[in-house]
Amino acid sequence: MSSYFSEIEPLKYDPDAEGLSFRHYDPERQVAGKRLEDQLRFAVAYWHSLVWDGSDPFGGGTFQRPWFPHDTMEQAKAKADAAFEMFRILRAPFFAFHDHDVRPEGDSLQENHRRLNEIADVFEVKMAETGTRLLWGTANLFTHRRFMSGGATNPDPDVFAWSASSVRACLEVTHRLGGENYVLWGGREGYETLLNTDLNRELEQMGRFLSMVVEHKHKIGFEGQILIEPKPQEPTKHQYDYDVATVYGFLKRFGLENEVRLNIEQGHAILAGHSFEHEIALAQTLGVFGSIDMNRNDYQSGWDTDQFPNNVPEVALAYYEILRGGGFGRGGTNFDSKLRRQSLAPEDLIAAHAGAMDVCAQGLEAAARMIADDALEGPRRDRYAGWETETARGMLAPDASLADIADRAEASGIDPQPRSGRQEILENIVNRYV
Ligand code: XUL
Ligand code: CO
Repeated sequence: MSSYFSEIEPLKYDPDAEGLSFRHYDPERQVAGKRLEDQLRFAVAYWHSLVWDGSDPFGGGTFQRPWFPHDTMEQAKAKADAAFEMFRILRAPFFAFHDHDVRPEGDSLQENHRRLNEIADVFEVKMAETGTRLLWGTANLFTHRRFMSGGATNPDPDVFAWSASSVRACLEVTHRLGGENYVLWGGREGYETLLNTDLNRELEQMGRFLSMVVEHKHKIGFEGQILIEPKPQEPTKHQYDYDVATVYGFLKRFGLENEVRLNIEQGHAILAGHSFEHEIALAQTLGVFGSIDMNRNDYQSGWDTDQFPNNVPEVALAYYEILRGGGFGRGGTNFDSKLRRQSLAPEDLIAAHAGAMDVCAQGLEAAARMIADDALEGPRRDRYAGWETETARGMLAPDASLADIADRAEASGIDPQPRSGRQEILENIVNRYV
């Protein structure tokens, strides 16, 4: 049994504690009709917390976890011990993983799946003991060199088939572990140069692949959501799942908009030139919101820095859109966040999550108060109040015509006067809550 975190006690909600504690996150507190734990649905991401070794393009790993290198099943099991110890300390209700995070790479598909299932056996026991649940599982179709030109969009049909086998195995393990969702992030589904790329063919391959994933989900009776995670670039120069709008168009094209939802990541939204709340609000509007990957990007760097969230006003606006749309359902808040490479100590891993959970709790509570007070919805309703009249609504009715409306406008003699959008006033209101 690993004792990597042995010095650290399970965290308690204690705003005045000397050491590690939750200062704001009280899992039991009722917010907007639910326990805070059930509103936020936190998940620890296996990959960043337990697999990443602190390397960057200029230097190797700085972290020396006792279960590194992760190339034997023994190490994989030691890692699972540390993982569940960490979940217990953090009181994390959920976790998330890729196949590649939890088992070493074998020398065949069969060996990979055998190892994955052996670790899933370990997880099954630990999940039953601790009550930790699986927010989502996913297949890593981007690290190994065979995926350098994509998984589903690869020019080599054998890689397409390899990807199908990996996704089937991961989807079935996710189902076995009672996962709430299954995620597909298009790791290398994109292109480096158009000079060697057949765009239409690759999109068709991706559409067929996703349709078959959905068919398989129904075939095995998996009731979780299938989620696509948009990202605009990195690793490939252009990723096909660029942002929420792009993915929605893709789902419509393949008739999957009622089958597949979205896992929206803060850092990816920023890379796409959007705010996190924009991406969430758009997904809610289009009926495809699923879950979130919570992190923060450096606004200057231009790549995906995956930092732990620490900005309450930003987080509050994201949760505002989530609560406004009715909350998470099967989704949750997955910390797709990693330490900086100088943060070596076990304590850093716990403190990073604890601080992030506090920030999210503050943000969600602020969002819930804004909703309860009608602080923004009241002004928003007023802004559109003109549309409540019968004449106004009639302009949008199926039997309205451009000519009728135009004739009426010309006959009325009305010269519409602009009204203030009151942006600064609304921003001042938000600042009272955060
Ligand atoms: C990559 C990313 C992934 C996905 C899962 O930027 O966010 O970790 O969340 O494959
Ligand atoms: Co992510």
